[in-house]
Amino acid sequence: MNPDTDTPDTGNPDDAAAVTSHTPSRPIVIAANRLPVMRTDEGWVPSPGGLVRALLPMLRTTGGTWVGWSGDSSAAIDPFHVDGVDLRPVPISAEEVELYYEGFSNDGLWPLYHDALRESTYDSSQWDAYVAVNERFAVELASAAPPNAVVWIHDYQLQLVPKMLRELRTDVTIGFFLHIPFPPYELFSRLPWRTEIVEGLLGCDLLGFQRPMGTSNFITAAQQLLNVDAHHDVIENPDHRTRVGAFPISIDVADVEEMAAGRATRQRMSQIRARLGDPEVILLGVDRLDYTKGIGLRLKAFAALLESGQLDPERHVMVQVATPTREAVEHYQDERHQIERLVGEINGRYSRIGLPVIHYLYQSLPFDELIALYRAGDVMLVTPFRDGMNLVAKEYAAAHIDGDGVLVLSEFAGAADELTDAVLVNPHDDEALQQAIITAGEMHRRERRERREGLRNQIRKSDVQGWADRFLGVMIASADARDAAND
Ligand code: GDG
Repeated sequence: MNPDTDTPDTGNPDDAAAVTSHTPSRPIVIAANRLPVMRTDEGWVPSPGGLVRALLPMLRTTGGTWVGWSGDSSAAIDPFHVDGVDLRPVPISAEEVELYYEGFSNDGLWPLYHDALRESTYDSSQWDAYVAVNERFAVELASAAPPNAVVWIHDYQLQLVPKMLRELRTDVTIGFFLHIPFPPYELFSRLPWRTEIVEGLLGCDLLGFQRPMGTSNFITAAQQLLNVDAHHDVIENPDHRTRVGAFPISIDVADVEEMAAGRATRQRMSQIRARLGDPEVILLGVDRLDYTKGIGLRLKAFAALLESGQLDPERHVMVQVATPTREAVEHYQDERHQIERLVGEINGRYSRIGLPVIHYLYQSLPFDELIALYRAGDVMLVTPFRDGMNLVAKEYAAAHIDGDGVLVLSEFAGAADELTDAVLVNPHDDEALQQAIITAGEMHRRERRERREGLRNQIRKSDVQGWADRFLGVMIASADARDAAND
């Protein structure tokens, strides 16, 4: 997601105004780690990306507010407006970025919430900074929210804010959406501050996860730690109820389709194929360079298939875009070294002069270039060990408007619940992963087309605007019901 400090750009900011959205009947306040804008030579402009495009027009029509960090620790920034939206910067010092963001959030929570793929750091000075920053967000929200507003808080950096805000303001309705998985209790219970986190989240009226599994994991944690009563999707707290549920996020489908259909994209796609030496099959990976994404696994599977002769370097070429992310965190530095060593080894062994077998880009590319790559990719490899949703899989499904592309998708990505026409695979099983690549590459043309059409139909059923409308719709209904009960 884009409000996170390190997520790459995902679209065209000029399109932000083009979305017409459902107009909520109450003032809306959003809180996310990052404000939805970035500073350019022309001043502040909306950040690219589906989430911002879905939420900003809605805020504009309701005179809404967004509370978040500006991304700049060096100077205090006063509240400002962009396109009629009230933006309230929360100051975060350079030391807090290290402790609260890189430390507790990305070196503590991130690995734990992704199946403990790496060892988490649990450090009380990082926790103290997390509490302090969460408190600052709650205070800012309490002062920014108009009476009876709906406040929607995003993601793992801000899990304490719901309870803190409820203590400051009883009139507002509070929602929270977790963009990453909520782990099974056996893992979650390792966290020294597990009870505080669950209490924090229970400050919500509505608590949303990507998958039903996140919902049930959270309910189990709340029962184990706080002995709460839970009936289906409702948890009883002493003074309020928390509704819990799955709200799978999506992308701006129309925008991706339109970009994919453009002449410039078609031309760029042909150019990319030619530059790669017109191979028979282009295998494609697009990820932040994160150890959760399974980039190394897929490189190893590719190498094993070249080694066994099931893939041929003259006919099969791989493109891996690995976007720089969280470069200050050690696990990310290690992951980068491992991946770059693998790419070097595989290229050393199988490339020919002028024709590397893996084209590796450690860069953030413009979104239109990604769309051209999606169109050019014959086998799209999305193989995370664990992923909240994975928007790359959804973007590929929407962008591959013709051609014979096949999506190979990890069962451990939230997107696997919906994109059932992908070749689903357990990426922990290296033989199954190799087989999935062969199955996708050799699939009969008719089946490829049927699956591609199936994916497009699935992705068209829900876009990011529908996701936001649905979440806010439930919150507004619960606010209306509460008002009616108080009348
Ligand atoms: C978190 C959860 C959940 C990637 N490289 C470039 C680029 N990207 C864009 C993609 C896509 C986005 O970044 C990545 O989204 P993901 O969903 O794959 O992953 P996370 O960043 O881990 O996001 C995830 C998401 O939140 C939303 O709830 O799905 O599970 O981990 O949009 O296109 N964009 C550009 N250049 C790149 O090089 N422009």
